[in-house]
Amino acid sequence: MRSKLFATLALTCLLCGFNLVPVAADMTAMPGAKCSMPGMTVTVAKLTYLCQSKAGVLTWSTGLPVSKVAITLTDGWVKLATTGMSGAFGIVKNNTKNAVTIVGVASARAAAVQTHEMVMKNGAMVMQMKMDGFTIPAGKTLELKPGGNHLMLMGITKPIKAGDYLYLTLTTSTGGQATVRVIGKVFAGGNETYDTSNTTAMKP
Ligand SMILES: [Cu+2]
Repeated sequence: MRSKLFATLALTCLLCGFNLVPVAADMTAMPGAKCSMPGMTVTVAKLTYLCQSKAGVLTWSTGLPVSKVAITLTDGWVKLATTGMSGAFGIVKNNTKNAVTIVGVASARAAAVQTHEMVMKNGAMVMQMKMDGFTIPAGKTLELKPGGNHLMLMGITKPIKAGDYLYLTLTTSTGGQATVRVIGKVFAGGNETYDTSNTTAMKP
């Protein structure tokens, strides 16, 4: 009887763990504490914490006080995917009078969203996380496109279908936040190889 109960609890916990443990563990975002996925962004009590890789160790940043920032995304879209990773693209505009740097992105549809760039490695173009984020001068735009800078959704929580709207919350280095929308779109390209050597081990 007892072992049966234990088995039931264990099964329940396994199911919980599969969905919740990584997030639950990461919800204890404390400056300097270890985190599991670079690019993960958590906002607690109006402070945003970023999971950053420093010297190969993943730790939570200090809390950035949340404010609103005038950043917009036009023609935003995301590549269809059922699991794993997907790329999001569009034209990001900095509508403020100062340069902004997008250092974190969050979405309910992915465990983490990373800022990615394309680099040449061993004679081939591969994508990797851009650790210092995307800097956009005052009033300027940044084009996110397949084969170039893009946002990478890691650990998709639900299949992305054509016409689905996904919301991405962009966080700047000073805590400014803007939520933008992308739409699921069929796209055959954008299957870049992901080089994780500048981050630590992670699972998409
Ligand atoms: Cu990527």
